Parts: sequence; C-alpha cells; structure tokens
Amino acid sequence: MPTYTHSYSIPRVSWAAPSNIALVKYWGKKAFQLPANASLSITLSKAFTQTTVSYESKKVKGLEFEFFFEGKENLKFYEKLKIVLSNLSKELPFLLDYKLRIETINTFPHSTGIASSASSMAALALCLCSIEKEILGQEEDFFKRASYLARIGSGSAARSVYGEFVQWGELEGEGSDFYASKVKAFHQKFSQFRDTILIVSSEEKKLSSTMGHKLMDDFSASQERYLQANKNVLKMLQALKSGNLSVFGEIVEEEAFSLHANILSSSKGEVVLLSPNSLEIIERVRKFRKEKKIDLYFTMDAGPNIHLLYPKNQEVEINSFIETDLLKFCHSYIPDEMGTGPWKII
Ligand code: 2P0
Repeated sequence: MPTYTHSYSIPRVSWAAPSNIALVKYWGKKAFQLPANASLSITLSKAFTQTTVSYESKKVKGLEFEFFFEGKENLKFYEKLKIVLSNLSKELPFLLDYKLRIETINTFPHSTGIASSASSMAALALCLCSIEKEILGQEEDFFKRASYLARIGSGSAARSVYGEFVQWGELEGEGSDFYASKVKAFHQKFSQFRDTILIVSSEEKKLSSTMGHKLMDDFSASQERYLQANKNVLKMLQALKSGNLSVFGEIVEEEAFSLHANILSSSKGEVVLLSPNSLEIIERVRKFRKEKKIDLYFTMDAGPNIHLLYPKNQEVEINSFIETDLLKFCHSYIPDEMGTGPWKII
C-alpha cells in the first residue's frame, strides 16, 4: 500500500473505496444527480481508489484545494473536482473554511474504462464525511451520508460506499434516489462471486457519462428503458435471494445489451462502444457456457471491456478457459471479485 509523506501537524483522513459494476444499469437522470431508474451493482475488491484529504483552517472564505493524482498535480482532474467540490460545498459549508490537499491513487489504470468515478467519488465522499464528523461531531448514519455525498460527485459512486450487492433508487416505495443501500439478503451461491475484468481496449472513454445520460433525455424509448430497469432490479433481488444463477445471468446480459442498444440508438448510430474483440469474447463465452453447462455470464459498462461473472466454485475451469481462449483478445485483465466495501486507512 503506497504511503504519503506529509506533515503530521495538519489533520488528515484517508479512505479506500472499491469500484463497482452495475448488474442493472443506471443510465438516464431525472433531475440533478437523481437516477431515472433504480440500479443494482456488485462491489469489487481489487479495483479501488485510495484518497487522502488534509485540511487546514483558513481565514478567507472560499473553495481552496490542491489535487494530486498518483503523486502529480493533474489540471484536468482538478477542474472536474472544482465543480464537484463547489456542488458539495452547498451540503458541506465547512469546505469553504478549510484549505484542502487531496491526494489520490487508483489500483487500476484510470483510462481503461473501469468505473474510476465510482471509486474516486466514493473515497472522496467518505473522507469528507469523516472530516464533517471530526469538525461538527455529527453522528448520523455515516454510510448513508457518505452515499448521499458520493452521488453528488457521480451517481454510480453512491453504490460504492457499501460492499457486496448494492441497490440505488426508489422502487415500489422502498429505497431512495438520494442514497444507495445494501441488498439485505443473498444466497450463499453468490458469496465470493468472481468478476474477471477483460480490458479489451486501454483507450480513453469514447463517451463521457454526462453525454451518455443526456442522450437519454431526448430519446423516444427512454421511458420503456426505465421501466425495464426497474423490473430487472425486482427480478434480480429475487434471483439473488433464491440463488437462481441462470436468471441472474439472463438479467445481467439483457441489461448489458440494453445499455449498448440504447447508446447506439439514442446517438443515431454515432456512438458504437463494443469492439470486434468484445463481440468475439461474447460469442466464445456463450459457446463455452452451452457446451460445459457452466454458470459463466458477462456484462459491460459503457465501453468495450467485458466483466465475466461466475461463482467461486467454478473458477478453476473458467480461469483456464479465460487464459487459453479469451486473453488473446484483450489488452490486459484484472481478476477481481465481490468485496466487502470501503475501509478507513487513517
Ligand atoms: C452504472 N454507468 O450503473 C452505469 C452503467 C455506466 C454504465 O453509472 O454523471 O459516471 O457521474 O452520475 O455514474 C456511469 O455514469 O454518471 C454509470 P454521473 P456515472 O454504473
């Protein structure tokens, strides 16, 4: 674990937060940082962001911060963070009374399409929540507050403050659009569930999330999509509870294709995110699944990479298939798994 050299006289907090992959996708907003539909994700373990925030009180009111990404100042991220911190300062007015130094590192390359906004905004929100607690002594539901703040930074980040399976968005009078919550019950078949992330391309994201969500605003089929997602969250909760792996697989794959179909259609064919290698991998996974009658399923984020989802007890056979048949179509891969959520470092 990398450590920072910094003066110990200045108070600081540090959190690590993992990324997550949506099994039922959030794609479309109904108001500022509020989701148009419910979503459900699995929290990862090895793909995480570690953020340290030092905070020093100052006399002149106003937002003031330094930002270091992997040890270096980064202007592009600084500008993005300025908007996020400015939005957060409406919730956390104390931010204007402190000079912040924010240092962050990822365990995965940020340009590979792994949801770095989820882990980074969750880690930042957890740090700010710890500072709020330190300064104001607030003792409300810490993780609920962190999820609320993380959502302001990035919607998917609201789900990264919890481990295992996480739900976000109000549905049939349960849950909330403002913060995520842990899925209460899942069958032991899903314990230590595996997610091998096949990085098909290491290029920068072709479509920003902001643009992607916006495309849904003027899309004729968006309402059908939101209904489909809500139904899929309910079906997924049932499948997780009963341990029905094949229904789990049907839902995640339908969701992955629905996301990509909606992107393709809402952009009028201008945004094609899957690459020939993504399609080749999908075809091989399906063939292998049919031949071996094995529980190996896939999903995608808004990019060409493939997440392979499977139970731990089938990993030997599946890992050998990945090595011999799939890695030749990939740039690299991350053998990840379901994790227990963020942890406090300092
Ligand atoms: C998700 N994605 O549910 C979906 C599936 C990508 C595909 O949430 O604008 O970065 O920061 O709230 O969370 C990506 O969107 O969007 C995303 P913002 P975010 O994980």
